[in-house]
Amino acid sequence: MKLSFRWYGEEDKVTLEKIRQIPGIYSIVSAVYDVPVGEVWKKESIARLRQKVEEAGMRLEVIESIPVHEDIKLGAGDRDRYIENYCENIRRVAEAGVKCICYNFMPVFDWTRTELFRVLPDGSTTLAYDQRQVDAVNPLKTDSDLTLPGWDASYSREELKSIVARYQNMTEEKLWDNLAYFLERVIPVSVSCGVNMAIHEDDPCWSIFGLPRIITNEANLDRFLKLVDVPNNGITLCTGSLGCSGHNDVAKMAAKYAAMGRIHFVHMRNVAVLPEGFEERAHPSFCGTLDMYAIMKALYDNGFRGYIRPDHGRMIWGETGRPGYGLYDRALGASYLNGLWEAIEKND
Ligand SMILES: [Mn+2]
Repeated sequence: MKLSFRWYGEEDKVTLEKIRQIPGIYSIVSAVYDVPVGEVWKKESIARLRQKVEEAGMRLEVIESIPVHEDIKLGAGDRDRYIENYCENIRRVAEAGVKCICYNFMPVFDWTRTELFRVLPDGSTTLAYDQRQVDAVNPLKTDSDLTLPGWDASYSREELKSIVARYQNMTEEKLWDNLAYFLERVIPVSVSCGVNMAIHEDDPCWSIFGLPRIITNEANLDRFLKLVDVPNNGITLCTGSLGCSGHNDVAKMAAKYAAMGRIHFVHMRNVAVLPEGFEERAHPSFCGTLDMYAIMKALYDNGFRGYIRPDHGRMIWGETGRPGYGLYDRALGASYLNGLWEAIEKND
């Protein structure tokens, strides 16, 4: 396992100096945030990011993420220009030593929650999703006041409305076509640069607000991998994104895709599946619905030795900061993953 940890750059309250004190950190997971989605990342920005990470005694081998412009998902507008920019970004980060790029193909909305600070019985706070609240929101209406943290803060409410409106005729099949068009152009570049592309599953893994979502389950992941059937076209196995649906057997999927050599990055997170949705929990198996040991064992037994990071954490011990991305609970998660891995390895 190459234990890794997400860092949001120099603005992040969780500093590299703190992250390096978590035992076993192999790589930082980060991105360049100083240009709009779809544009080419400046070489100096990439170099500076790498330099910061290396000065702190770590490596920068995983990028999360290079976001995909909506024109590419829509198959409209300037998609060819944005795909060329995307290819250029792959070349540039590869030149800086990056081995793996995480991205997603969710229309408009990235990960979506209805609560950022749900209080758990132990007094910690966590991210939660209530389907009834999501169903009550129409993003085409401007007077909604629901806080949905995955919504790109760079969009104003009016812009959001117009982007959602552009998807009115989008079907799952059209989205598949647009994903294939993107992969057919991007994957050859990643192959020539020696970089692995790792698509992140949709979170939650079902359609929201009437927008199609396709990276959601085993059948669709099978279909995805066949679109461009080469090892560099792989996945980020996000246990929390897949595991918030009781229909996904995450350990089985971990075993299958690891054996195929198509998992390039893993997000380990536990969730509790609830009647009205789900909430995120501390990493250990007994805290949620997922069998974290079974998933790690499935990865190990099927040859996976790549990048794994603790995913979202709760807010504990009075910490404040970016919901899901505080230091303490993610560090506990990292230690737990270290423990699972050591035990699995020593029992081999
Ligand atoms: Mn994830």
